Amino acid sequence: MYDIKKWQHIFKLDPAKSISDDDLEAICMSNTDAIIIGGTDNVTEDNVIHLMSRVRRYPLPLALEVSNVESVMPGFDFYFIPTVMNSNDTRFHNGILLEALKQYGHVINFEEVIFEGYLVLNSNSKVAQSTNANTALDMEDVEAYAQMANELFHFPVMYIEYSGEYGDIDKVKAVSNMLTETQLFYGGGITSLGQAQEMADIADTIIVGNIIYTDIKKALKTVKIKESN
Ligand code: 1GP
Repeated sequence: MYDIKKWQHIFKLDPAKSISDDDLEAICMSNTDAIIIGGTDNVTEDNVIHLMSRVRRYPLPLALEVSNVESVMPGFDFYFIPTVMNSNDTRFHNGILLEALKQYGHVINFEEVIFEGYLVLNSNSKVAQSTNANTALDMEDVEAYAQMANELFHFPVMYIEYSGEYGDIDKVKAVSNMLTETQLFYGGGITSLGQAQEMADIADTIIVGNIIYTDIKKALKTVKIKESN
């Protein structure tokens, strides 16, 4: 079985976006540790199954980050289930989970399920808007959320999500300093090896998304953090 604690770099593919076979091959053969399929808008059973079957040609771990109950399906190595810690809407804490467990609780293999405590920090991102996240958080707030994730909820993963924007390094450091058990994922706005390295020096695992679709060469360069660590 794969050990997610060892993952330093993940590419996140959005099932609602198109990617050529060549680019997909380059991503999957890049020496990244894993692929996550996930997105915010227009994630459907059809586009998830299509992308899953294309990525499955390559020998690397594949996870689905669940954004709605309708597009969940068997066939992934892991299921990352977000709970948005700073959402003002209880649906994004546990409401969707309640519905999912009522429907599928009896068939879920919980060994494949990784619960992620999300902290959404870019107010302009789709994920912040659709989850009604309170992104106006100061240093004390993010530290307290990190403590909550690590000491109280005992989340396996805390995910600092700046989707579309490069994050505030001091806040990422502050969270990292509080986490002793919980693995820190950082994602958002990484477009160069330098940024990838800066965040990889602080977070356990970095997630690279959008640049795959806008500049594949730059995206591929971010994997080089693995050579220097
Ligand atoms: C998005 O955290 C990931 O969920 C990656 O962010 O798309 O900005 O790289 P970007």
